[in-house]
Amino acid sequence: MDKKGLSKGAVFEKLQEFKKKDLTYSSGKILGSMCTCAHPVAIKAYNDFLESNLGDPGLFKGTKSLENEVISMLGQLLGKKDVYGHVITGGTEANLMAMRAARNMAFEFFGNNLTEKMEIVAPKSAHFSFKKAADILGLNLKDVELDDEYCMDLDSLQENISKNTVAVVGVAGTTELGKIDPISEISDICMDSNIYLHVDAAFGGLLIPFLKEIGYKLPEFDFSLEGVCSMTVDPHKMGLTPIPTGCILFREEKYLDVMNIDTPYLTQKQQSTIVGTRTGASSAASWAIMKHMGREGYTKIATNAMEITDFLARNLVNAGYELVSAPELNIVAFNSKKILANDLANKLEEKGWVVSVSSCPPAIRVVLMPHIKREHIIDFMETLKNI
Ligand code: 0PR
Repeated sequence: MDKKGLSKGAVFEKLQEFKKKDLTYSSGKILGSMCTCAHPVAIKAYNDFLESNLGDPGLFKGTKSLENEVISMLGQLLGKKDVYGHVITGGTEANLMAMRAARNMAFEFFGNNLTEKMEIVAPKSAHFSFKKAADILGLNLKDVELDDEYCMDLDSLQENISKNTVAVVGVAGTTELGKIDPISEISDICMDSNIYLHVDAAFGGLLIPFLKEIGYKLPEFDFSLEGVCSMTVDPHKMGLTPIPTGCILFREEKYLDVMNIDTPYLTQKQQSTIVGTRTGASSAASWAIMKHMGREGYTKIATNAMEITDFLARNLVNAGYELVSAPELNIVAFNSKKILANDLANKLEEKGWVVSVSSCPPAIRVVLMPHIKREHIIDFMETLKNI
């Protein structure tokens, strides 16, 4: 750090130099991200609550009520109004909390009788945050095979479940391909075996309910299925809030209770979150945008995203590219018959387009977030055809 400070003007001028190197969502060039431009209403609410700290909720009772209302609105959308949970930093933290709850439930149940390492059973398509959770919590992660449609294979699930399983994970909107696992069947299997089921709907949670409302035939995936113990939903993906905003929802309060830590000198118990000091701005932003959009507003966002998805998929097929499979949500994965996915991604990047490459199977992956407009896709197709 320098001894003397810079003037305000000089500081902001320098910051702009850094910012110029960043890409922007509004340019339409970011094609492989699950984040997008935050809505102005959410941004204003976020800014208005910058000083609130939900790590000490007794000081910020208004913000705490906003957090509770956000969790309840999401629960209502996802099949159960009286759920328990928190507005946190994103899907990784939510998945970590869910796995911690599941592990602690198993500790409570088995006590000292546990001798072998406990396991999380998750599809190969699950987000890498479960690897982090397994590592942090001292659990093994067992991979479940996928079926021909890249969803969890139920026979493989049955084979992987054992007496050491503390949690099964299903995904509603996989990161790479936007696929929805057969959560209803998974829920039945978990109920039969008395195993904790977590649904990672970080991406699909604020998308699938709205698409279903307008007639898309998508499978059940939420708390309406009795076996679902917890869900991850990220407002900073399809919910249009600023980063960082994720949510963890639990069916029953006991799942939070098993994570309770004594926080003696605080005005109110901090309860079970992993982080201590945490922003209340994400709760305010989520509350504001959900109230502002309503189900109708989010349905429009979801419909537009699917229209652009269809537009890209049709253009790709007409231009001779191969789709990995029919898009279920707003993600298109495709391959060229002439050039490998990684090489194509590099060539696209040279021309300013940032796509990502999926691993299973290798393919160019485009996420049609709300910042991607029809004109961007027309330009993108033009570039593709000239490679
Ligand atoms: N669960 C699912 C299904 C996800 O897709 C993701 C992230 C997570 C959990 C973890 O969420 P957080 O990253 O909020 O902790 N999915 C994106 C991914 O890994 C995140 C992302 C977003 C990556 C924007 C890049 C990017 O530009 O691809």
